[in-house]
Amino acid sequence: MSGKKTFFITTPIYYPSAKLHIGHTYCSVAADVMARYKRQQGFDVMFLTGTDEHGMKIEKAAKEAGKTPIEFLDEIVIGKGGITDLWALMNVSYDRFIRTTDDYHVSAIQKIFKALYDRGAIYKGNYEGKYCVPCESFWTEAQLVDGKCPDCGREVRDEKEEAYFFKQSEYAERILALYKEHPEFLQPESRKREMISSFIQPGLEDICVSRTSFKWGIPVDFDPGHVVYVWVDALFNYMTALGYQNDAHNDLDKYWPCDVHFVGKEIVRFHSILWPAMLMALDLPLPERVYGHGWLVLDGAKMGKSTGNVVDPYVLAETYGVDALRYFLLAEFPFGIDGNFTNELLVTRINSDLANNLGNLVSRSLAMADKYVLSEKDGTAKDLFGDKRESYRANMEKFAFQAALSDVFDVLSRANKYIDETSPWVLAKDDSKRAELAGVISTLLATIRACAELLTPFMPDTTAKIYEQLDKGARGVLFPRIETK
Ligand code: ME8
Repeated sequence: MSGKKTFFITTPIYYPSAKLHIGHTYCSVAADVMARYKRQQGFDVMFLTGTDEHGMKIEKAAKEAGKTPIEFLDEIVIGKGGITDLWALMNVSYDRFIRTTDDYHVSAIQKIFKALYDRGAIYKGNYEGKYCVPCESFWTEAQLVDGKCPDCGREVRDEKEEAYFFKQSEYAERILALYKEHPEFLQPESRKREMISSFIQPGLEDICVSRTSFKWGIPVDFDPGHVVYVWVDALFNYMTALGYQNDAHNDLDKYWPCDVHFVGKEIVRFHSILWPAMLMALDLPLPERVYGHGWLVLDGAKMGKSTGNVVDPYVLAETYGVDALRYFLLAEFPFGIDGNFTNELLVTRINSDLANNLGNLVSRSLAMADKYVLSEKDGTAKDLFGDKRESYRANMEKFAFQAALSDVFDVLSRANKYIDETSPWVLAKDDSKRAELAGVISTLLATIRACAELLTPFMPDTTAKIYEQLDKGARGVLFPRIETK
């Protein structure tokens, strides 16, 4: 054992959809920021992401494309311009990538399903209910909105078939106790209230965990014809990827329980009810926290495959730059609630924060250092941070990325004002003010360096450039202003 503290963070495993949009990028970038932040703090980080590759939807989409499911999946997941390419482009520094079609995961899920069955947590019965095909979700009549799927608003249909059920109904008290005894388990607070009032108080139902109406899933090995419900298959990725019930990996003891699962708000219910219930059924330790973030919306509607109103992250990254996009996603919207995406907001953020504030400070400060032949070491730096460092750390620890960034940008604004207040060009005219001038330059460069450190998890490429400018004599504009008509 290294004795190093560990930090295990996950994104959801994504459905391979032909249309990756900026909404998917949101969660991965946020998790990446957290992973980089914790690595910077010296933690041994495991950042897990991947793809959720089973289910009727994939089977149908592959057929429509005239491909086998795995051909169809490989193209979207590891093909050119696919999911792994997008994460590389966006600098998403995951440590492990799981595909639920990976052999080790498939056999592990079969063992897990059998173990749940052997413990009496799963039983065989008949399923009759409302099923949303695109969402692969069962709903009770009461949960439907205007008779339609409450998630995507599309038609649901009656389904009846022999199926296995997980005794979710037995866990209501324990889940409520979990929320009470570990208030940090489910965040933000509003999500907890929603889970209690929409799902737990009305009565938790047993949940159908096998299907016989399609084949593209993990077969229940002791009952041919049944495949494991995608959510059972998907949720356990968080443990199989570390070696639970398989030998492909061997770091479960090191990283489990998970420090935080980042998930979008519509899948909080799976992560905060079904997931802990299944873990309880197997006497396994529960994750420490689930954080349900908001959606990026366009004119009020969730971006995505259901509605078609997608914003292409490749186009955005090419137009505005990867770091500008990463910064925008976390600076513009509070992580816990929905944010309305517009190009105008993106351009305004880039111009005001990145070009005018950060970019200007760096170029003005270095231009003066060059002109007056002074370096960071020539004077004594003043602290312009006040309590902003502590505030930044506290905000990062609670995933308040927007507030953490404000802390840093407040310091950058302060430094820009400091230039105007100290008027180094006036000091430079007076030889007796040389020490004072050296102090000003030192303050500016030290402030830039310290801010760069705090911004590194958010904009790693940009801060690498800042360090090159500070330490290696490189020069250049960090963020050109974007002209708007
Ligand atoms: O739900 N804004 O996969 P998925 C913000 N396979 N986040 C968004 C978004 C948007 N517009 N659109 C999607 C699944 N997301 C399952 C997960 S985990 C064991 C299984 C987020 O590809 C969404 O909220 O449909 C979710 O957290 C993630 O992208 C994956 O969505």
